[in-house]
Amino acid sequence: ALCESGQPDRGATAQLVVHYQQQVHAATGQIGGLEALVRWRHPRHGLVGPETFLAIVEEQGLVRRLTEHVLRTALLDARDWHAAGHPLRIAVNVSPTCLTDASFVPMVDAALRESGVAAELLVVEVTETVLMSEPQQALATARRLRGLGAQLSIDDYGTGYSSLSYLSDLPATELKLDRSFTMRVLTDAGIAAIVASTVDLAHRLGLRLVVEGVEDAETLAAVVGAGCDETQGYLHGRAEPAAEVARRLGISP
Ligand code: G
Ligand code: G
Ligand code: MN
Ligand code: NA
Repeated sequence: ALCESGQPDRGATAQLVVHYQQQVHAATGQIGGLEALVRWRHPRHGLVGPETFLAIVEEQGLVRRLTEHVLRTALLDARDWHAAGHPLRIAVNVSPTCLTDASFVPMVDAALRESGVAAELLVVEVTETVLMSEPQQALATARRLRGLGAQLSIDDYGTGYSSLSYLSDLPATELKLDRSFTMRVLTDAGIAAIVASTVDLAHRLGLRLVVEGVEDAETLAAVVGAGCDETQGYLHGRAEPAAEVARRLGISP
C-alpha cells in the first residue's frame, strides 16, 4: 500500500509525513529540540500513526527507505530552523534493523552532508529493548554514529533490561525516561524515587535526562523538581507539521 503509486522510489515514501514534537528546557521553558515522528497520510483513512504501519514496513523490508526518508526530511526542515537562528536539536527514531545494517551509518553521514546540519544537533533515538537484543552490534553502530559527531539517545528508558555496565559502555548522550514512569510519578512514591535516581544516574554518567509523556502542570513540576533537563509531552504540544514549528518559532513563511 505504501508503494501503490507504481513509482517504486518516490511512491514508497510519497504518503509519509513527518511531524515534530517539542522538547522543552526545564530551566528556561525554551525549546531545546524537536523529535521527528512519522505519520502515513492514507488516502482514505487519513493520518495513521506509526504503531499501525511500522510492523508492515519492517515485514516488507522497507525500513531502510522509511528511515532514510524521515532522516532526510527532518534534517532539511532543521536546516531551515537553524538558518533562521534557532540551533535546535533534531531527534530521529530508528528501527531495530538499522543497528545491524552496515549501510545505516553511511546513510546518516550522507544525510548530514546533504543538509549541512551540524552533526552535533542530530540525535538518534534507539529504544533500550533494541540495544539489548543485539548489544555488541548496537555498541559498534553507536560508536560509529558518535564518530560522525551525532548524539545518541536511549528511548523508553527504564522499560528494557539494559545492565548498568552496558549503559556505562555505551557512548550515549541522553536518556529518555519512559512515559510509564511519568504517568505515575504523582501517585506512586516508589516511581517518584525511581525518577529521582534515574536523573541522578544520568547526570553522573554525563547524560541529558529527558522526561517524556508530560501531560499536566503538576507532573511537570514534579519531574522538574526531580532535576530532569528537558520534558516532552502533550502539555507543551503534540507532534505538529514543520510549518507549525516554524510559526511557533516566529519564522515567517
Ligand atoms: O508518534 P507516535 O506516538 O504515534 O509514535 C509511536 C511510536 O512510533 C514511538 O515509539 C516512536 O518512537 C515510533 N516512531 C515514530 N516515528 C518513527 C520513525 O520515523 N521511525 C521509527 N523507527 N519509529 C518511529
Ligand atoms: O517511543 P517514543 O518516545 O518515540 O514515542 C513517542 C510517542 O509518544 C509518539 O507517538 C507521541 O505521539 C507520544 N506522546 C508524546 N507525548 C505524549 C504524552 O504527553 N502523552 C502520551 N500518552 N503520549 C505522548
Ligand atoms: Mn522516541
Ligand atoms: Na519513548
